[in-house]
Formats: sequence, C-alpha cells, structure tokens
Amino acid sequence: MKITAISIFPEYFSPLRLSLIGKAIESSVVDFKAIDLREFTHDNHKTVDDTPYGGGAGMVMKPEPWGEAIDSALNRHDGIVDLILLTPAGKTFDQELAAKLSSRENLLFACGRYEGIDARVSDFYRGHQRVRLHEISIGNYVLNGGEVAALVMIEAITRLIPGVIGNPDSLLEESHNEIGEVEYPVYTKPAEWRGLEVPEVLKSGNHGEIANWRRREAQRRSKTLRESE
Ligand code: 6GU
Repeated sequence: MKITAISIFPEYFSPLRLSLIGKAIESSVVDFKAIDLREFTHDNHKTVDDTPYGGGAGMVMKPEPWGEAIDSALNRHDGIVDLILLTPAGKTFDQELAAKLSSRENLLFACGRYEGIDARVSDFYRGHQRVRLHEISIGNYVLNGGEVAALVMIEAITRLIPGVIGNPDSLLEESHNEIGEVEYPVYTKPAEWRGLEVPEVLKSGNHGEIANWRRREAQRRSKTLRESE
C-alpha cells in the first residue's frame, strides 16, 4: 500500500516510524511519505491561508497550494487513489471504512488546518478521473487540524493489511469486529493481585465453558460500557 499525507506539519507523521506500522514501512509492505504543503506556495511568506469570502472568524486554506500538492502527490501514485479529506464536517470514520480502505492500493490524506480548505478543492477532486473522494471526521469533537485524525486512520487501516499484525487471529476476536461487540475481559498471571482473583472458570481448562463465559461477558460489556457515559 502506498500512502501520502499532505500537511503544513509533516513532522506530525514521524511516530509512524515506530512499532508495527514502522516495521511495515521498513519491510516495504507500506510506502509512506509526508509532503509539506508550503513547498507548493510561490510567495516569500509561503502563505497557505487567507480571510474567508463573506466574512467571519478564522482563516481558510487557499486552493492553489492544495491543488498543486494533490496533483504532485497523485504523480507519486499509479491508478486510482482514495483521497481522504480530513474535516470535522465529514462522515465519521469507523471499523467498516478502515476495513474497506485497508484493501486499497493508494491512500492520500489531505490534512487541513484553520477553518478548513477552500470548498472548490473537494469539488474539483470529486470529479477527478483518478480520485475516489472521502470527506472524513474521526468523531464529534474539534481538533486543531487533520493530522492527528490521519494518524488515527492510518493506524486503524494499516494494521488490517495482511502481514502488518503478527497474529491475524487477534484481528478476529478484538473489539468492533463484524458482530459489533466489544472484547471480553482478559487476565494473566498472577492468579491473585491486590486481593483480586482471576475468575475460576478461566483456570478450569474447560474450553466450552470458557467460550460461553467470554461470550456472556462480551455481551454484558457491550451493553454496560456503552451505557456508562
Ligand atoms: Cl478529521 N479534523 C478536525 N480538525 N477535527 C476533527 C476531525 C478532523 N475529526 C474529528 N474532529
């Protein structure tokens, strides 16, 4: 999978070199590049934003640098590219979209800042031959920019690529799997810690009863965790 991220803070993406995703990048399962939007400006101040037409608070990101940066990024990729515009006004990211995007060859993340990117940029690329456009938010709260949202998405997506996670079984059992149920509680040694015991059934060796207990606990958690806030 080839991934490009465009941002005025390309250093935001350095943590991707760590851990399992870092290994995937090293072993070239994932080819990642962060591009600095300011490289596509042509004035001395490297201006990427301006005041909004119609007035109002804040600044809007100018379309020209975005157009040039996205065109340049498209040149790094072959064929169809999934262009992901990070915006709090987008469709909420979930495990289903992560799974869909994990099977795609080319992902391009456009990380806006300020009050957003001039709306003509999304209009233009929605109609582009090589682009499938997604306007995505990661949840109902406001961040200062799309970078952290892109990191969240890249982690959720790349860990689903075969070979990125060591044990694929751990993908099946985990929270937000196809059944939409969260995981059962897990325990390891010691059998007693600060007066708290590991449930007896887990030490029984009875695999049928263990499976039943885990199913019940997962159901209970799915209900109570989600009702508790
Ligand atoms: Cl993608 N961007 C910003 N700025 N805020 C967000 C978001 C994205 N998703 C949730 N909040």
